[in-house]
Amino acid sequence: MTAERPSSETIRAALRPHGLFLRGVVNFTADEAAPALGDGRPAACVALIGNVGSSIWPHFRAWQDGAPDRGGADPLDAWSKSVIGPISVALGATAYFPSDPPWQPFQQWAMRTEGLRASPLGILIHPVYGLWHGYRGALAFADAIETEGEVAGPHPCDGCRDRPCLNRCPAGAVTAAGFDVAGCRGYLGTEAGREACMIAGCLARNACPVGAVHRYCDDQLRFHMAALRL
Ligand code: B12
Ligand code: SF4
Ligand code: SF4
Repeated sequence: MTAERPSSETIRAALRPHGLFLRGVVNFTADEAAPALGDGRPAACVALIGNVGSSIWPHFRAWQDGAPDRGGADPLDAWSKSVIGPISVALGATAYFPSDPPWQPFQQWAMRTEGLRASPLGILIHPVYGLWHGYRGALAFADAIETEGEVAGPHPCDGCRDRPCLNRCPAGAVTAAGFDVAGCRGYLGTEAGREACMIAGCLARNACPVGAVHRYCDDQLRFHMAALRL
């Protein structure tokens, strides 16, 4: 365990070999809700960890090493824990994961530290990576960490005149009114859904031109679609 508070560069260096990125740091004020540290005290900050494009995918598949059952029912979550857990111990932090209840407000943290905003799909859109990024964990520390400001800038959806994401979903599950989870999942169970979204990925998400070069590789797209359909 490091006795000294880690710098953002120390965190970045620990994440880099795994295709993970430090997405930003949220420093909490004394009067706001913060996740607990291992000893029960409120954290001073969380360092948000995520993937951009398919950055983690070769590492995840190499970890499975031809054993598709490795990691059980939620293998990507298991991989995230296998990587971020030891890093949290080495850096003297408490790890949190997006899929562990009670759900921590990962998207609120991302909006705060990266200046991101929600797309019509519900997920946050990044000016560079578009809809092709996600969060794999967070490290809660006892002391604040100084970081340079992360991205921000104009919200990509504001300048998107045609909004193609809103008219591509064959189930009508993505509209200006929000994302219809049941409608989406119902369609994914049909033959048409199996032949369309389950293979090519969410058609609404695919329609977004922002960061299209960072679109997930086919294997990753199908993995996430299979998880969404469950
Ligand atoms: C529950 C959940 C779902 C549910 C949504 C139920 C619902 N209608 O809210 C289901 C299973 C349907 C789902 C689907 C998907 N999800 Co989801 N989901 C979550 C989870 C575990 C909890 C969300 C939550 O309630 N948080 C608790 C509150 C307190 O946190 P919050 O930050 O304040 O909450 C924000 C969200 O609730 C958000 N929100 C509100 N309505 C909706 C609707 C949807 C579909 C989403 C994604 C978010 C969202 O608005 C809040 C902002 O203040 C988060 C992880 C997490 N811990 O946040 C991932 C998370 C939000 N999901 C994520 C993703 C990527 C998806 C999928 C695209 C996955 C896929 N298979 O491809 C799909 C979306 C499909 C689509 N067409 O858009 C990412 C989003 C990353 C990003 N770029 O923003 C997250 C952060 C997980 C991660 N590891 O990165 N998801
Ligand atoms: S298609 Fe346009 S409105 Fe839809 S998510 Fe992309 S930028 Fe936003
Ligand atoms: S996965 Fe398919 S059915 Fe679900 S929202 Fe995307 S386009 Fe619509």
